[in-house]
Amino acid sequence: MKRKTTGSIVAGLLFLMIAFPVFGTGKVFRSADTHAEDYPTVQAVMHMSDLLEQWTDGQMSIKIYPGRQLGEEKATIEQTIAGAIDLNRVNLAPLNSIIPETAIPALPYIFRSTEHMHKVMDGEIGREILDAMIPHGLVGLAFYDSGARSFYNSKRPIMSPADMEGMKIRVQNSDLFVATMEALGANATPMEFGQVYEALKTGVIDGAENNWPSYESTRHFEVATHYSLDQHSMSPEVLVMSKKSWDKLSAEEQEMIRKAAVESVQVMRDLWNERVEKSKKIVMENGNEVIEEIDKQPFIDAMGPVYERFANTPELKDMVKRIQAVE
Ligand code: GTR
Repeated sequence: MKRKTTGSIVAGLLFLMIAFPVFGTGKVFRSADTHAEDYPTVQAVMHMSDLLEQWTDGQMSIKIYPGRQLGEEKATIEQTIAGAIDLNRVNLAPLNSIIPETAIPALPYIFRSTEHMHKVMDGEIGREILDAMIPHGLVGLAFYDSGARSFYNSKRPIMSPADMEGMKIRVQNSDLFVATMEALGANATPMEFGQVYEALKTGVIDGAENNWPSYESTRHFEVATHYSLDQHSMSPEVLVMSKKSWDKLSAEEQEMIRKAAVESVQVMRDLWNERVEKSKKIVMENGNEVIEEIDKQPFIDAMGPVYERFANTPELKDMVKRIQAVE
């Protein structure tokens, strides 16, 4: 009899905690990331959660679901817009078809260097791109580094676009990336990130493209051993919040989230630089063929039609010009 009473009290309390989370841990935001827990993007959002917890005495925090636990990037973006996921760290590429402004910083060779990219994304243009997300159901909070994306494949070293002729190259779910591959003479295969390893291994695709940490963390480097540093895109990562979740918060809470996101950026940049070095080391130790000296001009020259197609309004064309004009 006694046991039964204790049991029902516990059950009752549990019910209250689930039904009224305010009794338990305060506001806990669900956050998605395609990467594993030790990846810099995940670590940055963890840092953001620590800050929120400190500032609110535990009343606000973030529960991160790394490693695609909430689904592949495209699906999690849809769920974030729908309000089923509160926060989401994604690359700009899978947002290109929803928010045209996001295609501009993902355009091939738009940035001259990491410094140029930081200056643009930390400034007025970056702000405009984050704000452009709002009518599409997302509140852009911060950009994170993603280095430069380059080609890797299992067939042969790519030295020029001619070497890519007919190669099946996996791309993110982005028409911009499909068009980029086509302009280089390759066959673009859009595919979810989580399927690429198997597709490379079984020969469904010949190659893919990504930065050093993603090439290494996914173990793609074990099956696609020729890595050519053509650095065709510096498409940044972005942390977004569902507009639906955002609208439920007070102005003060929104301000704290923005501030924590901004503070996580520098932490992420330091972790990123460390991770790039670590990834390079792992790949080199594996004996991969890394082509560092590559003539980028023929790649750049092929990009005219891509710019024409994606910078296709006076505003977007102007954004391209403004980015190029940033010193
Ligand atoms: C990574 C990026 C991921 C994902 C992935 C991909 O560099 O961090 O968010 O977009 O590329 O190629 O799918």
